Amino acid sequence: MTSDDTAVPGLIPAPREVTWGAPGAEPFRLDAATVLAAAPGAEGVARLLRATVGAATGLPLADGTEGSRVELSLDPALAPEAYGLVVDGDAVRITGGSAAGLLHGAQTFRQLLGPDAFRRAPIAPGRTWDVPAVVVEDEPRFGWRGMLLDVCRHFLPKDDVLRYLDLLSAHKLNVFHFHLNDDQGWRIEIKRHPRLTETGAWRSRSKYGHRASDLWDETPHGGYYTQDDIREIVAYAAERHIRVVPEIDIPGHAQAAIAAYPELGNTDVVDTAALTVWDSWGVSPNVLAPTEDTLRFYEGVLEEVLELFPAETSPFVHIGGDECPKDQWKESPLAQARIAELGLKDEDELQSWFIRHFDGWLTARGRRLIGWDEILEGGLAEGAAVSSWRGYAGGIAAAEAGHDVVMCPEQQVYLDHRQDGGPDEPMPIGYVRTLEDVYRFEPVPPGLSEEAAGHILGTQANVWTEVMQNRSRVDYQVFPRLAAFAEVAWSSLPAPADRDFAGFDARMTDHYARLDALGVDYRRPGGPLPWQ
Ligand code: TNX
Repeated sequence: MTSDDTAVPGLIPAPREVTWGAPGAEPFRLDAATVLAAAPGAEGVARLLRATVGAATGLPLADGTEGSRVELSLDPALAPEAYGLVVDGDAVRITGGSAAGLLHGAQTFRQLLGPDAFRRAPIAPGRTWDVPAVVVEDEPRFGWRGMLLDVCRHFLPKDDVLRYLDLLSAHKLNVFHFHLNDDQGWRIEIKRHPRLTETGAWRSRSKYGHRASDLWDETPHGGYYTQDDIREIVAYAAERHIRVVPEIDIPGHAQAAIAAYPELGNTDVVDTAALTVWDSWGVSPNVLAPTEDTLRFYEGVLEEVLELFPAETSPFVHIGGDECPKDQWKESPLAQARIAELGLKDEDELQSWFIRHFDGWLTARGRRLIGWDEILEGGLAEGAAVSSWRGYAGGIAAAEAGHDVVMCPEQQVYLDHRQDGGPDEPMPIGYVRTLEDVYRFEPVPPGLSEEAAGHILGTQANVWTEVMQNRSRVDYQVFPRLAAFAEVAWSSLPAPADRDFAGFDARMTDHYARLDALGVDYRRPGGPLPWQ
């Protein structure tokens, strides 16, 4: 597609091959007579189409195989996430390599229907919907196309999480990295350790205003997901063929847990009984004590996590490992004795000891460990995969050593970072990363050997919520940049300098209309701010 294709819908992310019908080719007309023909295995996607397109159009899309119809079928000859879509005057035929591929095809069909197909209720009952004749053949570049959502710095209610899963699916993203504990809050109910949420989910102060000049307000803040909430989120993601990566961050980012269970901390150097949930940003110095009891405690946590996040949809479990200040371990006679007893060289190796323990523990239970690139320090656990966030270097080193890698360098794809350098930018955090910068992000760094490049599973955009107090602020930071990110992760784009940003930007005109219909408070090029 080029920027000249103004007469046809701008598809995002761009499919691999699109052939629009000849001028004058008959469009497909969706109306009250249109039926859904779902082959075996396609029932779930049929249900989602009724829930989205059915709701937006007000059309019944009843089961049927004759006349005006949308056919959904599977073709195992296609790659699992690949799909084909053929629209002509008679029918819409969507074929997926698996139900996941079929759903991607259904999302493309939704985009072809026009922006109003993204509404929740019909605004013009009785209207008809014309879909241009087209043939699409499509499949993703990467198998890991993700977004991390930090629900710790600010809690987001369950419905907001479900809505984000819908937004990921609409952008053909397939991994949801669920950051569940941090210094500022513990967000998942753990039955055997109830104080993690009774105490650890609440802090005394809430907001950091969205401008640099704003300060904390003194409203208490908190919240957590019950185990039933988690089950609902996991099921909702599975229906949308989104894998969930639960993250339990150790041994740093642990102050909320220590506030709940003071014995988890370095009690010989800190009065951990006096600690409360961290109510500032930055990284707390209060980290886990390297004891056997700490390991047992977190094994208990992870046992419940594994039960809630089944292996089929959560093959990876994230164990954090980032930004663990080592000062307390340096000062603590108990930690030093532990280093000696375990025959370790230093505190880096002590951090590694934690990670290696859980690598073995998770592997024995059929899961794979993934951690932030700090887990390279002190030696990488055998089967570990790495989220490369401090630039590309950690990911390159891990991939060259034969470890799987998810590329998420902060300079490129941290969506908490500001979108513009102007004085009016409401959340002036980090580097300036414009829509175009994200569009020119390349997950596979040049110069990697072919073998190492094969270890780049894919990429994810990370949304840390220190300055995002609610869904609206999250939307503002995430969109429209997530659309550019989705195209990077899905489409086989040329090298960054050769990417057609103007063409992408032209297609974004249609995409903004979709985001409007979806009620996303995205950053509008040229303003105004969505909440003004
Ligand atoms: C670094 S990414 C962090 C987060 C912060 C983020 C802010 C990572 C593993 N750690 O704890 O929220 O920077 O951009």
